[in-house]
Amino acid sequence: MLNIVLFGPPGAGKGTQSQKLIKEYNLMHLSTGDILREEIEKQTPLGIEAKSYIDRGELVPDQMVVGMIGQALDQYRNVSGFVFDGFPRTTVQANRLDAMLKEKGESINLMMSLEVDHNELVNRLVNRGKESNRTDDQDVSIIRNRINIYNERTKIVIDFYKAQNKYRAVKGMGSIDEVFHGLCDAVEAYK
Ligand code: B4P
Repeated sequence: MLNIVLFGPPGAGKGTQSQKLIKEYNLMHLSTGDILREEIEKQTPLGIEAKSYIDRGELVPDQMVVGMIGQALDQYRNVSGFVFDGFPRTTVQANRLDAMLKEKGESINLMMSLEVDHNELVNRLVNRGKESNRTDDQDVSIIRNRINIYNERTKIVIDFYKAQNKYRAVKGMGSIDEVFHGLCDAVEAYK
């Protein structure tokens, strides 16, 4: 299997690039953001609780997202690998992901982190907010809060994968295709 963590701050292009990676390498896309938005749409108890965090730009509690990913790993068997998009976002989540994969005799192969300037992140999310109805993209102060939380709580996950020699920094500035080429280069170098 090829198991990839696609990492980066909000608006770095994780969702955008995941779509391209799963096609190129025939992988299954697991986005905690997408799963949470589906739960909100269906108004499940999990979705209702998650919405209060997402609307403020906060992280949803670890046990909720870990449970969701655990269920998805059980559901999708016989796949050639996963792209984990937006997960793990804390060191607790990273540890739990390693443990869940280990139970299945699997592990993360590569963690690719998209590097994008702060102003570009804000611009992309403000623009997406104009076109989508995503509540967390509507307000610049919420967008800045998400980026701050990334810097305070999520960025440290890089160290977790660095220690396992799985971390690769990839340029996230430039066109969507240019960024994708950078990601493919990192995957090919790994292979
Ligand atoms: P996510 O759904 O993961 O969203 P994101 O980080 O905001 O965006 P992403 O990086 O995927 O951006 P995209 O490609 O779409 O999380 C939403 C919320 O859910 C979180 O804030 C949190 O509350 C919660 N959550 C999710 N996972 C969690 C977890 N594990 N633990 C706790 N809480 C969790 O790109 C953004 C925009 O930029 C798009 O409009 C796109 O078109 C554009 N774009 C992309 N690449 C571009 C490029 N190269 N040039 C120009 N524009 C580009």
